[in-house]
Amino acid sequence: MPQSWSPTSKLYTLDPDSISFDPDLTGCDVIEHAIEECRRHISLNAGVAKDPDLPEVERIQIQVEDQSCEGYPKMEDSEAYELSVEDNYEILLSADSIWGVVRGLETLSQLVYTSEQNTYLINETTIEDFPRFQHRSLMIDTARHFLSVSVILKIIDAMSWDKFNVLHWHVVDDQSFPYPSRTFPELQEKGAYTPYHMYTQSDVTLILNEARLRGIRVIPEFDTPGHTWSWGQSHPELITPCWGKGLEGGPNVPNFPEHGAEEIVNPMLETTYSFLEELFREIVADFPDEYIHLGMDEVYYACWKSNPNITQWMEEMEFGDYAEVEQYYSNRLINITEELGSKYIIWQDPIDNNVTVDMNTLVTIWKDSKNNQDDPWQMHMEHVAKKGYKMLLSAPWYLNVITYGEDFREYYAIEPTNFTTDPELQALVVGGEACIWAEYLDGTNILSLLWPRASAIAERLWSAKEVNDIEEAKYRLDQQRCRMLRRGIPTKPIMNGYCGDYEW
Ligand code: CP6
Repeated sequence: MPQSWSPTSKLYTLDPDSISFDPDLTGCDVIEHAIEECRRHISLNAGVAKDPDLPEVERIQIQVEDQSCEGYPKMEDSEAYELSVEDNYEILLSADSIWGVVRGLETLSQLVYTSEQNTYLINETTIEDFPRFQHRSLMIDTARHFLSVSVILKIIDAMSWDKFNVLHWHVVDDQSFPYPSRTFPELQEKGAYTPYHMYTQSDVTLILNEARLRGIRVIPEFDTPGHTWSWGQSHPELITPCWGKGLEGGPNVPNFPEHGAEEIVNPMLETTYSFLEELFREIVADFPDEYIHLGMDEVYYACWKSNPNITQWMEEMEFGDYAEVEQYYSNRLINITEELGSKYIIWQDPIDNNVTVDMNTLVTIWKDSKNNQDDPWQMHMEHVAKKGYKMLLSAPWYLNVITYGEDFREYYAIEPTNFTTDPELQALVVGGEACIWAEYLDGTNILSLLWPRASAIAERLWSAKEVNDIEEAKYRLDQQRCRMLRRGIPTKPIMNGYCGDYEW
């Protein structure tokens, strides 16, 4: 739902094949791609012709303030645009940046529909639009199950129709390491499930470029110090040996993570930090985004606790508890990341453990009462906000969780600033993230688990706070669901009925 939208009942017609797009910059691949997609998506309405009885729009005039096109989208970049369909000669689309043009052309493609005679229609309209939140992301997990490049590209495509602007790629985890490091190719060779479950360098380049063409940033996550079992398959020296019943590597450590494996980085060895510096040097160079995601979630102290060498090192370092070990590790990794010139995102856990991190850190809230009844996400937001950190909300937006019925209502009803009445604390919310953890899903079902529920979250993150009538949203959501089917994505129904023009 745009920030301001005033349609009238006056109708125009157009022909997507012959209408001309007049960009005031040529040779910009982002604009050229967006124009071709706009034309193609309008044609998918399956109209046959322009309406002979209506005035015809012949031209779309595009004006961009900042003409630079080489760039890669950044968090602060403007995505604002204005669209006016008020004249039978041309539609005007103006924007501050090329990313605003991309958003505006997407809106335009959604405004065209067809008459009963199957002719193309568009209402007289003016739209002024901009996102409420700067950071609107979707997290995918390619470690619990591998996702093929073609599925990832479908996800990126559908994200752009919902105006999401960040793909958070949780690429590796305990279960597998499909990422192709050039510095340490053995991480993938020994850490991937099989040679069929590996990405190549050209896969990564393709994903980055397809995302950029749609104004979508890609932020990779290399989660440490926990969740690194797969790293240890090629680099056992990185991982803390867990002592159970006095035996190194034994399985009987209390509160051991459910997969029962050694999975926490060894914080006491200098070789750990030189390895991380080399790996992150490569990642920072290969991913153009300003941010990388450092993970830092779910550090199980039990393994560190079980290991007498860690205990001895803690005495030498005069660390009184395991939070100080976590603090030491965080400081070292953050120093490495800063020296490499990158900004970073982390999960909330270090903040919960009273670890202090740099004030520029972006903290993602993932815990809520699904884990602990007395623990709503609002409490976590308030806790982190009071320490002054900028935040992303993800806890109530887990799309891997399924229930029978109209669950989009809950996703839609979340108001990310609804944890305080203090506007200064509310201003720390820079956006939100829909997450789809992949323990129980893969390419066979991920698209219908994502959509159309992700669209409800996307509207919450884009549209004005006051846009919260769920019955009106349900109508838009159903339309978006049918639109996505038409565009080739197998989205799940949200109510009884049919799409009409296209069934899967
Ligand atoms: N994997 C990783 C996960 C989770 C996290 N990190 C997770 C666990 C429980 C819930 C949600 C997410 N599956 N690496 C925590 C951020 Cl409820």
